[in-house]
Amino acid sequence: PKEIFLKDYRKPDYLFDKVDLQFQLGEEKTIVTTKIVVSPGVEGSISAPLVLHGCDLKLLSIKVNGTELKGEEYTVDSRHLTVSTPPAGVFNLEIVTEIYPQLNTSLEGLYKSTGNFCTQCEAEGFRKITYFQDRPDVMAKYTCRIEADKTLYPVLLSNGNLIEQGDLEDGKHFALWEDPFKKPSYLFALVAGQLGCREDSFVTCSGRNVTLRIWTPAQDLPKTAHAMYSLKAAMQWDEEVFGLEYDLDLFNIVVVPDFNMGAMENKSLNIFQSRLVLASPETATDGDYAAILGVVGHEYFHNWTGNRVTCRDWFQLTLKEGLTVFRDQEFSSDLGCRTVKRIADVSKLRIYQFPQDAGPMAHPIRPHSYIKMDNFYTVTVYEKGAEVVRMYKTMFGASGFRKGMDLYFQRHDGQAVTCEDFYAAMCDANNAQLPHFLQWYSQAGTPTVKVSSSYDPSSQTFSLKFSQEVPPTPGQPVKEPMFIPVAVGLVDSTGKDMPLTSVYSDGTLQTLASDDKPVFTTVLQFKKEEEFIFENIPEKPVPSLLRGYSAPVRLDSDLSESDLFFLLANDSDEFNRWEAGQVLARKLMLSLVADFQQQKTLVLNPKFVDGLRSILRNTSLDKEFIAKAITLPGQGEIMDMMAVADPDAVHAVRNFIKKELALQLKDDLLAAVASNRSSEAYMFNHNSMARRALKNTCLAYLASLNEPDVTELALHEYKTATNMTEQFAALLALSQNPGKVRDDALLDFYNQWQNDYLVVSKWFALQATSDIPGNVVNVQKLLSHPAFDMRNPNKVYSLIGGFCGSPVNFHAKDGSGYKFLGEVVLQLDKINPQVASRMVSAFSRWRRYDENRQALAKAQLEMIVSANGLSENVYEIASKSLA
Ligand code: B3K
Ligand code: ZN
Repeated sequence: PKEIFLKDYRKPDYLFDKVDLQFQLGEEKTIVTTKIVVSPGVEGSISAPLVLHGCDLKLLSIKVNGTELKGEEYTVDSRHLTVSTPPAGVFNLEIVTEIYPQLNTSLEGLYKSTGNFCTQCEAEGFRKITYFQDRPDVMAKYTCRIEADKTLYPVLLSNGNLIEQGDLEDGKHFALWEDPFKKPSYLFALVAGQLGCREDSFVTCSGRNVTLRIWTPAQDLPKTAHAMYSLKAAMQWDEEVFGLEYDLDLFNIVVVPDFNMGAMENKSLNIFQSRLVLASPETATDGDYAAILGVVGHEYFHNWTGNRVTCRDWFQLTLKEGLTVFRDQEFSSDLGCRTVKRIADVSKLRIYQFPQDAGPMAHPIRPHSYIKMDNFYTVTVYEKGAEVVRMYKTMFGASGFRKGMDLYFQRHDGQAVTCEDFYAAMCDANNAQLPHFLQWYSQAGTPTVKVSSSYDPSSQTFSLKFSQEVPPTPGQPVKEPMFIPVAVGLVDSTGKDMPLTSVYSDGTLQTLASDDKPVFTTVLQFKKEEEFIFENIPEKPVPSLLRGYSAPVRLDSDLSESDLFFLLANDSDEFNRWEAGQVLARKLMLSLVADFQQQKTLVLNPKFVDGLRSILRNTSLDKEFIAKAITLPGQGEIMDMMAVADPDAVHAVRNFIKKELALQLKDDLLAAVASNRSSEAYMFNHNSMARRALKNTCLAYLASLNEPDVTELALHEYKTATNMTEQFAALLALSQNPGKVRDDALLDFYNQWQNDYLVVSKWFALQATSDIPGNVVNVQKLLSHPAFDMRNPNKVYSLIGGFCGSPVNFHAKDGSGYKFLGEVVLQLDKINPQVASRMVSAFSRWRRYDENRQALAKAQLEMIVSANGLSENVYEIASKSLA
């Protein structure tokens, strides 16, 4: 397989000014006719061959300026079609290909999902439809004519505006779509099938009326209300916060059950997997509702950050994804609760991105090379990328950030650009220079920031000394220091923020506050090693560091346990209040893990119990915040901090703490469950969701005790639940303990929901992620359950992905979990390489475990890389994991 490098980027030899596509959709074959107006590229030499990408295509004909090319005038191999000597100047190219969407299980290019045609072209799927310069810096205006049987495919959709439609012979009909905006091929989309739609409208800030349609099989239309609400909220928000208005008269969302990713931002024709659109209170949880809001927002926001301004090449992916994730995070924060959203986003980063950044697949948010681009749609490019965008806002403030965004659009609308272009717009708009900041784009690895503090009562100064270390990652043994913004507040002994007047560093004194405008949080920016001295500090403060998680780093501070308990109880920065609890919990868990490994009796620190009790009793706190604050860090997070990850010890310790807390806080937990029941109809708003979150968290603690009274309580909650959030949480609580109650509840749930495939996916996921001993056998059995289907990514992610997320069973000592995954990956790879490669990633951290586990996992990886006919997708992940 060929590795592609960022440093080898060259502009395209030819430009495509206009693309007219025609699809004749059929049951056995689909004929695609592509007419392209080609002109010489800016740097292309006149006589350069025209090299087009293509994959799994049957070429029927190729014409240049109306004349069919002869055999010697072009060559075709399995990846390219090359026209050896194209005419000078502008010319017309016409290519006819034959494709077989009904056989396409890769879900890339044109394929069928439950009888309907749909497309997925990002990153390099357009080349499975026709021969093309399939790269994002080739932008063209498109038309798309679709012809199909009218009964089987009454709805025909593509990008832009519908300009003509009508009937044809033989029961067929056609639709002609025209997209007035230039776009790269990855944003092309086509949908044809039997679909109903929910229609609504939105009037933009300039008064244009936009028709909004959400398409789905008719029976699911009632479940599209929340997605429509989310879309309108997103359109409104983007106008208010960024001054960005929608640019066409029509916006379509189509729901398909079979989809590799969450959703796709095709111009004016977003395509979503069902889970991220369909919701009703009875069938979707608060988490699902929140995900729909976020992803509908995300895809809509791409219209500007991704579509109007796109990426020059795929290495720049974070330019659109990091920025758009940042935008959807902000959107969800503004509509819900900012602190809770921030906690969720930082947790996601820690649980998924930190391990990636410390493993064999570690890459900068802008990778230097790839074999398969699809493997780089990662938590690093997306979530760490969003943190990098967030740092601009932290440094420049909300209005400075907005100025940077405005300049970015002013300069680059209609262009395919790079991360440097975004950086330059941000810096230029703020008259700033931050050369070291670009390291965030090129260096992988999570920096560790060390902080030590000291107070000098005689001079009334408080000093913070910072240093940093960026760990080596594959291909980057030595790192340059990074530019890190650290938001800091100083908390006095009564728990109040001290006013910060001035800070001295590097020989200069910086005034922070004027008399009428006190400052309580300031952003210190440092590279390498630096000392900051705050003046006029009347007593020894407790520093609140990295407020709001101002940079994606690991913080290693000299705060004492009592400082952390103090911050947990007092910090005005609610994120850091939660964080103080997490730091305490991580320390506690690590020390108990050591005790467990030395076979000592486990004892829970009573101060920790007290700290959580007072959070639980504090009625002035947000309920969802309380739920998050009493939730222990995940097993993965703790394993990540150990020299040799020990899943059994971490699991045992986490369960011990959970049960011990449940026992000691039982009355408070029972009271919280009782007082947070509600008979109100389901509402998607922060207060109702927070109430349910707290109730469900407390119920899970209680049920871990496995005592008759709490089991009865959980059963009662399960039976009386009127929404999926509470029903599923009760089921989850009950299923912690193996036995008849668990089995009966799982069966009852399946019987109730067997006809709702999204709920059945949850049922798969719940069992797959279970910690109950020997679960691999159960998961193996579920593979042949009639409701399971290896071709449906959502089900694969639920059952197989879910299983790999369960530390004890996936990492079972006997290797049964590894063996299971190894076999499944090979099977899946034949069906869908993108999905298989996401699954094989579960092996990538095999070196973190003991020697016995290492050997077992390595054997599976070796078996996989040596398999015949392995996809490049799986090969890249598996071979890099072994390297
Ligand atoms: N841009 C798409 C992802 C496409 C994945 C290609 N393998 C979804 C998104 O980030 O909005
Ligand atoms: Zn995106």
